[in-house]
Amino acid sequence: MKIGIVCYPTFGGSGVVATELGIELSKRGHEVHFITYKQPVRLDLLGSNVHFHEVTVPEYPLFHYQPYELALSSKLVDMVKLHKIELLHVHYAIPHAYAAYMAKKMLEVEHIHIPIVTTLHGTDITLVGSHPFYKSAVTFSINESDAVTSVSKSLKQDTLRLFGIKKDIEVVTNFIDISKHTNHFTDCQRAMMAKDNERIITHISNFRPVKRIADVVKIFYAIQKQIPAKLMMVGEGPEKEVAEKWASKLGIENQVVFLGNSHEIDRILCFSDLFILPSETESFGLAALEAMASGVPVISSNSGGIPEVNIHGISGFLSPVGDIEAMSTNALAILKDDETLNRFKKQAREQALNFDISKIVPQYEAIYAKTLAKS
Ligand code: GMT
Repeated sequence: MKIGIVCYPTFGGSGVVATELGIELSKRGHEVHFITYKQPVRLDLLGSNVHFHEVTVPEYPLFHYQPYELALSSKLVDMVKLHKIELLHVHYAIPHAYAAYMAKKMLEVEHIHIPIVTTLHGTDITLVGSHPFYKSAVTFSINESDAVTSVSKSLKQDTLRLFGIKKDIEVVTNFIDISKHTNHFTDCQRAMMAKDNERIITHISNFRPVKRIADVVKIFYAIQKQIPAKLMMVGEGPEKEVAEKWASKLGIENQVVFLGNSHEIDRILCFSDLFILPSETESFGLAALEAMASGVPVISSNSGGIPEVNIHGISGFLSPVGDIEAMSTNALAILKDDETLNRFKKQAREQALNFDISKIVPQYEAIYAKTLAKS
C-alpha cells in the first residue's frame, strides 16, 4: 500500500507512535510518506520506502495566525497526486483530521478518492478537542473519517462521552518495538549518574500541567528520605521551572538532574530503577510503556488508560491522582531490596511484551485493507 502519515513531528507520544508505525510499515513492504512541518524526531532512517514531505507555511504579516491547515491540506492534495498515495493515516484530530477532510474534498473534484484513517491520541480529545472552540470541528472531522481508532479503551469511552460520534471507534493500543529496548549497554554508564548505592528514579514527559510535575519531585523527596537516590527529569515544557523551584525549596537540588529533551531515552532507561508518572490524565502513557519495555517498573496514577498499561502489583503500582503518600510508599516497597526490585523489573518487561509492535501493526494493516476495500 502507499500510505500518507500525518503527525506532530515532536517528542510527544503521538508523533513517536506515528513514526515507529511508519518505519515498521515500510519494513513490511509498504511505501510510506510522512507529511508534516519537520522531519519527525525518531525518523532517522530515510529508506527507499520512507519519504518525508515538508509542509511550509510562509510567514505573512497580514495573518495574525499563519494558516497551517491550509498549507497542510494543499500539500496533502499535491502529494497524493504525485505519489499516488492510496490512504491517509492522520494522528491527532486537531487539525490533521480536518485538513485531511479538506484534501479529500479537493481531490474528489478531480475524481480521486482518498480514504482517511484518524487515530485519536488523548490530548486532542480530553484536553483540547472538547473545548467549545474546537468541539464542532473535531466532531465533524471524526465523523467524516473513513475509519477511527483510539489508543486505549478509556480514550474510546471519553470520546463517545464528550462528542456526538456516529462512527465506530476501534481500539488499537500504542506499541513498542521491544527489540529497541533490549539493553545493548553492558554498563549503561550508570556510574556517570549515581553512586553504586543510589537508586535512579526517572520521569520523562513534556512537562505540561497535566503531568503533575510537582508531584514527581515530592514523591522523590519522600523516597530519598528513606534510601539514597537520584532523580532524572527528562524533557522540556512549561512546568520545568516549577520542578526546579520545588527541588530547591525541598533542598534536594543536588539530587535532581534535568536532562532536557533527549534522543537517548533507551540509554537513560537502561540505568533507571523506577519510573514515575503521576499524571492528572493519560490516554495511554507511552512513556510508561517505554520504561517497562526497558525493565523499569512504574509508579503511576490510575487515571485514563494507564491501568490498561501498568498493572497494579505486577509492573508497578497505581494510586489515585495526587496521592503522593501512597505513591512514595509503593515506590519504597519496590526499591527496598534488590530481590524485590529485580522481580518488578522482570514483571514490567513481561507486561510490556504484550504491546510489542509485531502484535499491533498488523491491526493497522487490517484497518487499512478494510477501509480501502470499502471505498
Ligand atoms: O501527553 C502529552 O502531552 C502528549 C500527547 C501527544 O499527543 O503526544 O500524548 C498523548 O498521546 C500519547 C500517544 O498516544 C499517549 O501515550 C499519552 O497518554 C497522551 N497524553 C494524554 O492523554 C495526556
